[in-house]
Amino acid sequence: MISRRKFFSNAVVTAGAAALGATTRSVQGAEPGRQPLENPEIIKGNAQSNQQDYPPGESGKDYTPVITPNGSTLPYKVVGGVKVFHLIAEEVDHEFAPGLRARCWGFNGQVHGPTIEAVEGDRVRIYVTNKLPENTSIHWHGVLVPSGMDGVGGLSQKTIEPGETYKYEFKLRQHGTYMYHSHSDEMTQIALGMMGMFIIHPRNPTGPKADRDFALMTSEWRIDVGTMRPNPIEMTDFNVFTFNGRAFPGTAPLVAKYGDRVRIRFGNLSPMEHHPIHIHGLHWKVTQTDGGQIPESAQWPETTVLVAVGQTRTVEFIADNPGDWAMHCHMTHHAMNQMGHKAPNLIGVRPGKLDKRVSTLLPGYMTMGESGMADMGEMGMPVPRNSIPMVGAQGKHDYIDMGGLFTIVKVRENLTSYDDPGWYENPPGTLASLASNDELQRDLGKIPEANPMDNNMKMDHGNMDHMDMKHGG
Ligand SMILES: [Cu+2]
Repeated sequence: MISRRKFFSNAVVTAGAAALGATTRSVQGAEPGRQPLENPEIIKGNAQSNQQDYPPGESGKDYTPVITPNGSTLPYKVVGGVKVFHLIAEEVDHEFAPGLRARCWGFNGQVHGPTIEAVEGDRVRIYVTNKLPENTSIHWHGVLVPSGMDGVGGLSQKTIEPGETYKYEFKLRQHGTYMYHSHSDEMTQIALGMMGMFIIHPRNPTGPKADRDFALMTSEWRIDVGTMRPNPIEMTDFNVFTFNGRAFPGTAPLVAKYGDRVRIRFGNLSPMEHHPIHIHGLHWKVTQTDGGQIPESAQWPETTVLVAVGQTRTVEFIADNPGDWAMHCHMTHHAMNQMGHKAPNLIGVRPGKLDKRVSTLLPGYMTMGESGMADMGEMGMPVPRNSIPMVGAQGKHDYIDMGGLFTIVKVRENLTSYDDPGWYENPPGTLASLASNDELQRDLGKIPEANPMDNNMKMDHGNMDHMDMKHGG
């Protein structure tokens, strides 16, 4: 007699065996997500079996490693065919840019956490040690895992108490650009920086190989001037915007050789805001989302890719235009630093004798912003302790009036290394320059009337005693 229960358990074994075959096919060939959902038994089998269809993927042989500018890749060791990683959730004293630090929460001494990198078909075991003062758990965002490995505190698992170490283990049955982040007290833990990228390389790549493969994670923070902790309660008014935890001028450039195929994997785990990331001088194609690879026929060209909260977008381009190219979020308030927020709008205001009068009450007072906001960073205004000026840094030609989600893609011919090559040398005739009177006369037939609006007003500041600050600070 075969009981009903026995009958079903036998059926499960048969389905499981068939499913293992299906896993192998999916890993070797077609895109995940383009086929009907696999039998759930695959996932169960995945959780219970130590069987390894492939040897652990090796850097240099099975993939070209991803570069995480201003960050790092999480090391692993192989134990019995399984890649073993260890994440330590802890408080981190983090520098956003020179002059601005805060006590954040991150992993392994970093904000954000190190990039996890593996290969489709790898079995990974990830230990998570909680050194925070509250419970946590880690979600593998976009990675197809058994339900109990999904990391949602309370729903998928018991949360990890301070001092405990939990073990996550699953087989990677997809490839693409994914993320990981805290999924307990999300509002606090994500606002304080608990996240990182999770890159899974294809086992059998079909497309062209990238020469440069970068991972950039965006986030945003509220750090009130002079304070040492990001405020996780903030809902709308963020004032520090970061690529890999750094605000320009703290962001490292992305360097490529002329002709390189460059891949950039953007991930956005900002608490609230989407970031349209724009590149100058180059066109890219969007090749992956957080759901995996986009078929080539469906990839479209762009110069601005919207990376919404919770999304990843991977872009690829050929670095076929030498130069220093700005790459930044196109929301202007996301490409600046702290000081501009809540300042009164003074554009067009003539302060007249106001500065002198107020300075008798407030020594050093100066009205700012009446001819635009660029002055604030450019004049090297003294700023309160632990804060960074509203805008950027000294560039090659002048002051760069940008901060926050801003970085530079440097494309060069004849590079011998991928170290920062310095500023771009513009070939003769390729640099915008002051027009000569001869040129104006020749081409426009006149020399344009050029009295800038409110020019005199700007000069008022020049008489103030405290205007001995240096350009660029
Ligand atoms: Cu933005």
